[in-house]
Order: sequence, then structure tokens, then C-alpha cells
Amino acid sequence: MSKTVFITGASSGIGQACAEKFAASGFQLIICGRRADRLTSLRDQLEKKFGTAVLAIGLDVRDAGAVSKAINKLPFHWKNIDILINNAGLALGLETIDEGSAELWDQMIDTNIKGLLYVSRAIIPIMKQAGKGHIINIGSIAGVETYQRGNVYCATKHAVSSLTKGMRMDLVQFGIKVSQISPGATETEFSVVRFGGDTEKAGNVYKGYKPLTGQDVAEAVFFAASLPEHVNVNDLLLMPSAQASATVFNKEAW
Ligand code: NDP
Ligand code: 8X3
Repeated sequence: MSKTVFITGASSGIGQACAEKFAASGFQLIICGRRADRLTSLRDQLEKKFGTAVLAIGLDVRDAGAVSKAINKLPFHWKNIDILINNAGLALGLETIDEGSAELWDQMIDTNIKGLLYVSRAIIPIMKQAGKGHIINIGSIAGVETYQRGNVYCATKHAVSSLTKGMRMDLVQFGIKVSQISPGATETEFSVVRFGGDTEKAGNVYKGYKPLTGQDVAEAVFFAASLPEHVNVNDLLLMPSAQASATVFNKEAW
């Protein structure tokens, strides 16, 4: 029987690339995100291309009730979730701390921290019962270093890093592995979202060097997921070769 991977935020970027990678490798997938239309077309495409089963769920991870309902009502043959990829997340704005909007702070905190908690809380009992499982959290270089104007987004990714460690300590006795994959600059819809749909501003973030792609990150996630049962990636920081830190780039490199 194929293994099941549950991916949050699969309608774009890193999550979508993970869906493609795991589908190509014979996993059955549960994919979720708010844009249900994108998920259903991804489902159709992956089922056709790889002959794998895909369940698409329109879900806002900020809604604790909707998260637990969606997971509780999974049909029997979808219940055995082997791998959870906590990927849904976003940055909104680059304002200094005195000028930031409370509404945008709430959205980042509710998605990147609380959403990850709600989904994990709903899926962990399934893994505990199975006596195995693997949770892979998508962190960031922003969870390792704080950069100017990154304030709240960086804080949420530091929280993901801390939660990864805490989850690992709480779950080790149940045979559940917990990993964090922390990418540097990755060209997805991330910056378009951060800049409120301004594609020109977003494009400038990736000019003059070769950023990671969603596929690059999906390779690292798949590597972590493919190791033998007794081996765990605790934390993997994956950077473009032209990026030395959160803010130091070689923009003449490519
Ligand atoms: P994208 O904007 O391309 O993808 C973000 C995904 O998150 C989308 O599928 C989006 O789906 C989903 N999402 C956002 N909010 C919610 C929500 N409330 N409920 C459910 N799903 C949600 O960006 P990336 O692929 O780059 O981002 C994926 C993860 O990678 C994030 O956690 C991000 O912080 C992290 N990351 C990104 C880096 C980068 O440089 N791009 C580097 C390091 C980490 P929908 O809008 O349909 O809900
Ligand atoms: C996304 C990468 O450097 O914009 O986490 O924070 S960065």
C-alpha cells in the first residue's frame, strides 16, 4: 500500500513542488490550502500524470475548527498519514516595527505558528496510534537570522524552529520523527504575497543571482523523508549558492 503524505499550502510554490515530487515517487497525497480551485486542478494533473490518488481539501489552517473537522472526517483509507509537511505560510509587508499593521501581524502569526500547531495537533494522534510518522516543518533562514524590517515574519519562523525542537522532544517516545527544512531565498509566490501583489517589486528580490526553486526545496524535503527509520534530519538549512546569510548575496554570481 502506498504511503500517505499530507501537505499544507500545496496550491503554490514549495508545497506544490513537494506534491509533484511525492506523487512522482508513488505516494498518495492529501493536499490543502485556501485556493480550492488550484488544488483540484493540481489533483487532476497529478492523478493523470502519475496514476496516484490525491485528495484535495480547501482549508484555511488558521481555522482550528475546520482543521480538526477536515482531519476527523477523512475517509478510512486516507487516515493513515505517514508524513505531514507543515508548509503553509506567508510574509506580509516589510515595515519597521513601529509602522507594521496589527492585522498583517495577526495573519502571519495565525498562519505560520498557530496553523502549524492546529494541523499538527489534529494529525499527531493518528501517528501516535500507528507508532510511527514523520512531521516536516518548513522553517526559513528567517528562523535562523533576523533581518531589518523582517521583524514579525522572522519571529514566526524562529517560533517554527523552537516548536520543531519541542515537538521532537514530546514525540520521540512515540516513534514520530520531527524535521525542519529551512530554505533561503526561493522564487515562488512568496514575494508577490509579501508585497501585496506587486510583481515588479517581487521580481527584484530574485534579480542578479540564482535563487532556489520550489523543486530544489522539495528535493531536500524528499531526502529527509526517504532516510531509513533510524535516521532523522533535525534541521537542514538550504541556501542558494549565491546567498551567504539572510542579507548577504553575490549578485554578480549568475
Ligand atoms: P507561496 O506563496 O508560493 O506558497 C504559500 C502556500 O501557503 C500557498 O499554497 C498558500 O495557499 C498557503 N497558505 C497561505 N496561507 C494559508 C492558510 N491560511 N491556510 C492554508 N494555506 C495557506 O510561498 P512559498 O512556497 O515560498 O512558501 C511556503 C513556505 O515556505 C512558507 O511557510 C514560507 O514561509 C516558507 N519559506 C519560503 C521561502 C521563500 O523564499 N519563498 C524561504 C524560506 C521559507 P493558499 O493561498 O491557496 O491558501
Ligand atoms: C523566506 C525567506 O529571506 O525572505 O523565509 O525571509 S526571507
